[in-house]
Amino acid sequence: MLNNREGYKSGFISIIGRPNVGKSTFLNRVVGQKIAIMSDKPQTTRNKVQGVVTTEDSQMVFIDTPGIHKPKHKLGDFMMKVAKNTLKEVDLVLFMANADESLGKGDEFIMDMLRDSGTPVVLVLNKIDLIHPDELIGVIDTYRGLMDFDEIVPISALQGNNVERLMEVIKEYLPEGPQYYPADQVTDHPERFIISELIREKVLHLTREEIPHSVAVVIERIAKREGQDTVDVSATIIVERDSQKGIVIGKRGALLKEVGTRARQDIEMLLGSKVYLELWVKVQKDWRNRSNQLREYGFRD
Ligand code: GDP
Ligand code: MG
Ligand code: K
Repeated sequence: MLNNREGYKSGFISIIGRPNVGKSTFLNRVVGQKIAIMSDKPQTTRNKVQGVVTTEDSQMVFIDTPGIHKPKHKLGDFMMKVAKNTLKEVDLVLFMANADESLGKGDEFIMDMLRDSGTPVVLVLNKIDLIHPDELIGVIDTYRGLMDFDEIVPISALQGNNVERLMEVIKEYLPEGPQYYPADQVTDHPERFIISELIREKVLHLTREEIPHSVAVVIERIAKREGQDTVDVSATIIVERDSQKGIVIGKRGALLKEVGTRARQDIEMLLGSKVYLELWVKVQKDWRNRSNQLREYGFRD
């Protein structure tokens, strides 16, 4: 049974930082199980759920943020847009850096994006086992001068120092919310989250202010056709009122059709395959608070 207690906290956290700062090491430690996708191919990694940490009173869903590196190939601009959207949508960003190294160009680039996002940012200074505690003060001061971080937490992901403290800090920044995933689920379909975000973006864009941001998109199915370069995607757009359903569908289905066309183009770019996209609209009052329906809506597989 998925948890939906009062006071239960849950949310999405994006970990960003240059290659080799220890993002995977940290995730592997807290998720407590090796995550399937470990290799670092910055330009090809898609937005995905990297790991889920479930405790008695909270659930942290760690999301990968591609496109944070300077764009190189044709998907670059698109990935950048995805990265920016992701940074706005998540509840918290962990910006990870090496405590024993000075900043690189990549860090400035990342911080520019973070400033624009409006999302709380925790600076995680990793690898403190490699430096003397006295040095750490200087490193913290340097970063303080660069950006107004909401918290600065030094850790050693490798040895585990202060990692528990970091987890407490993360929890403080999560809103109250349901347990999205069953406790034993550590990873999700890699593309699921980003596809739902792409569809949601189109709905919000085409309906302007008429549809609140609470609109949700649940991916019911992603299936590759046997022997073909075609992927079938089926998704449900969940709104809270009948009037909103009418708006999303539009006159003779025109708006929903436009949402579908635009989203399909983006999903094809993301997956690099031909996509058949099927969209449904469902009214569910107060959907966020109904754990059994969350499950029905595909928050678990
Ligand atoms: P990612 O590219 O950000 O995912 O970084 P990885 O997790 O792959 O780590 C890169 C390297 O740094 C690996 O060799 C890790 O063992 C090492 N590393 C990660 N965290 C720490 C730490 O806290 N202390 C030390 N000394 N090494 C670490
Ligand atoms: Mg990694
Ligand atoms: K946010």
